[in-house]
Amino acid sequence: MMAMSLRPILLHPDPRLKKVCEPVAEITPELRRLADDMLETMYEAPGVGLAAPQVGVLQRLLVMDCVKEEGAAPRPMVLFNPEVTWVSDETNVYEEGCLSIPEHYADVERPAEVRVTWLDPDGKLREEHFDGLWSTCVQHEIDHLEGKLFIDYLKPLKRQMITRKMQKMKRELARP
Ligand code: K2U
Ligand code: ZN
Repeated sequence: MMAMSLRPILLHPDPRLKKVCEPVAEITPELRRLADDMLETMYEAPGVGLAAPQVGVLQRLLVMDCVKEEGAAPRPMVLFNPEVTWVSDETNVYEEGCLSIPEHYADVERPAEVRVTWLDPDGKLREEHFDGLWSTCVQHEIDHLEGKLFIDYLKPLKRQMITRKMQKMKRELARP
């Protein structure tokens, strides 16, 4: 099989990161290749999740692998058209980051556990109950499909400070 390719990750602010993504109409070989490229890009970052809009594809697709234990078998997951069907009353707070907002972290409170349905790469309907980092990650990634970033949960002043710093960083990256 041809080598996979790393995809460039869009940096906030970028209008494509604020769009609501389209449902995947058909799981094509191209979309399966994109999912593989997204997994390779995620591992390389490194990260534990990545959503298609972060690589400029405004479709409802995310990948994740939240296995953190050294030496444990990785568990790459590919979710097409994911939907949250239940959330716990309990919440927990996690210091989140984002590959599209590098070097910025902030506490975000989310439901501690969620139940999610999705289509897998074979087009099979799946359902799973997530807790811990998996729960935080899948919610963070599904937010990306809604054009929502973790900084949208912060107070306006803090969000504006992060956006201004990212604009400065992008200007410096763009300079010849
Ligand atoms: O969507 C992304 O930008 C990938 C994030 C997903 C994520 C953020 C916060 C909490 C869980 C998942 C990257 O994985 S950020 C890097 C990272 C690495 C280990 C643990 C948490 C975050
Ligand atoms: Zn993110």
